[in-house]
Amino acid sequence: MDKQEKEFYGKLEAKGVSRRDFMKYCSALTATIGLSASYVPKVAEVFAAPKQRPPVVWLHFGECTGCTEAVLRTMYPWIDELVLDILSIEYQETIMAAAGEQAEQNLHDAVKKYEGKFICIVEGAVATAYDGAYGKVAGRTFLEIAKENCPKAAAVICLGTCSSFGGVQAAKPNPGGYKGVGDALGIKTLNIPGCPPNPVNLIGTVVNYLLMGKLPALDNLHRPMFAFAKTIHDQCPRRSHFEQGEFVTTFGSDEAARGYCLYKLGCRGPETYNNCPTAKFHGGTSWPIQAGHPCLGCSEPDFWDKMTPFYEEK
Ligand code: FSX
Ligand code: SF4
Ligand code: F3S
Repeated sequence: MDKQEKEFYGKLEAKGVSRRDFMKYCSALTATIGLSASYVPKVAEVFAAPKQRPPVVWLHFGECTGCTEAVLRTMYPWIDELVLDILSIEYQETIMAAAGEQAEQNLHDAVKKYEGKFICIVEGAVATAYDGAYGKVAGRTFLEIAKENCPKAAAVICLGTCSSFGGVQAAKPNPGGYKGVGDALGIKTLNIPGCPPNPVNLIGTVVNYLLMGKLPALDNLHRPMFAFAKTIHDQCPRRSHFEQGEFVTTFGSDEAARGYCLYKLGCRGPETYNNCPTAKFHGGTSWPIQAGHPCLGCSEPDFWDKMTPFYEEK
């Protein structure tokens, strides 16, 4: 173990995180991104001895900031710091100290300095109608800011359903003409949908990039295959109840207590692609269906229009 790694493990220990806990986390992350267990030490090294810290410009458009919150309040109290350690966050409106003109200057400087090299993480959808009257930062429309900065990045990662596909802002009647970033700008983005998205899918994407030197394989909606190749329904632990016709029809009922299938309460698991059943949330504690709540289809395009009315069987 070199000096850098020793320091890293020392820092973790000071937070009460043993090396074993950390390796457990790395094993789960390795499995999530679809790599074999032989990669676990390499994944650990990405955190413990980072060789490069890619510059990141993190933009916010129309959204609720739940995506940032999901990443920062993630799983283990220490993992947010790990993420901040492997990335060099140059601009992030929620966590940066700068404000006003200084913040604008930071954005401009970072994009100029790292043009063609930075990763642009985007949360939120872009208003394209009414000349941007539906969303501005520092007097400039979301569309202007997106157009100016996103195409200069080495890669644009859309974090959340809003930046990926428009999300709640794009729900009918959508007077602001909100669109996902790829659609609004006509560029190819990497999409990590979910409202909120699972932070492990962002961390997995970044670790894949640092380890392999490239972004993970994507599906036709530009989502990482490692997370979005299967439906919730195909991975659901309640699936045998579905097959046997054992359904919950009322919350709080005996059937609910028995963990029966939530299809009749409007579960959209059969039409939703995501890895919630295996990745889970909050350090693998739980996920909607485990907690007794039907999947709302939060990571699918147009879910506010297509998956509603919620809680009703289709
Ligand atoms: Fe959207 Fe994210 Fe849902 Fe909220 O930033 S995906 S509304 S959790 O916050 O964009
Ligand atoms: Fe499928 Fe939802 Fe039933 Fe799970 S709870 S088996 S995802 S319908
Ligand atoms: Fe969303 Fe369904 Fe997962 S509502 S969080 S995709 S279980």
